[in-house]
Amino acid sequence: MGTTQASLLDCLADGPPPLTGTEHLDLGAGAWLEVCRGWLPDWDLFDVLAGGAPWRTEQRPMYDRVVDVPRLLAFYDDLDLPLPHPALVAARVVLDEHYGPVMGEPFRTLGLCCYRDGADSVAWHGDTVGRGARQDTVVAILSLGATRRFGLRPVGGGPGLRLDVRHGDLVVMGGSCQRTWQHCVPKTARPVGARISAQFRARDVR
Ligand SMILES: O=C(O)CCC(=O)C(=O)O
Repeated sequence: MGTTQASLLDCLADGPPPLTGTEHLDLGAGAWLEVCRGWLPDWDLFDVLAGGAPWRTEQRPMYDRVVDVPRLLAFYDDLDLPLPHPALVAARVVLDEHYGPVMGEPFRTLGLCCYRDGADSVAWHGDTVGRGARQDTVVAILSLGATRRFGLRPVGGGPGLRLDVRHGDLVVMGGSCQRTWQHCVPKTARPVGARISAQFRARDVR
């Protein structure tokens, strides 16, 4: 057996289980949501990412000023290149197996966000940079660390959803969700520790 195959099998031995027991919710208009609670509760993965991912800050214009985006970001634009932790390789294999047939393509990129405390957040948005603006896609988000609220609301208005996402939970948005729904992680006044999210996306979806 070659080294690559052996190391992939090693990863899978300790990796996440197959995605059984996932809750599926039809959001209407071709959008859907799946949640797999406690899928990959790996504190070593959290620690390695917290201490070693190539975190950067981003700025954006706000009125007449430029402000820091309130979270840290890192991005891997090719999942075939070395990832910072073997659990991510194993997660990608399981996600591809489960969602590849629905997507018609594999996951290709990994985005990481670090919400250092309750003051960090991401505002309502859809992942509509690139093909997500025009085509159905699947975005799979693994949560690590502190529990945070994950909000979803339909673009045209109407009742939304709020989930508390905990360490190890997987939230998957699919179909038209990036165009017809928006999601966010709001700030919280509760004293919370850091949360890291790992987002798996298809090529040219941001
Ligand atoms: O951290 C999350 O769960 C959401 C991240 C997100 O929506 C994004 O980076 O576009």
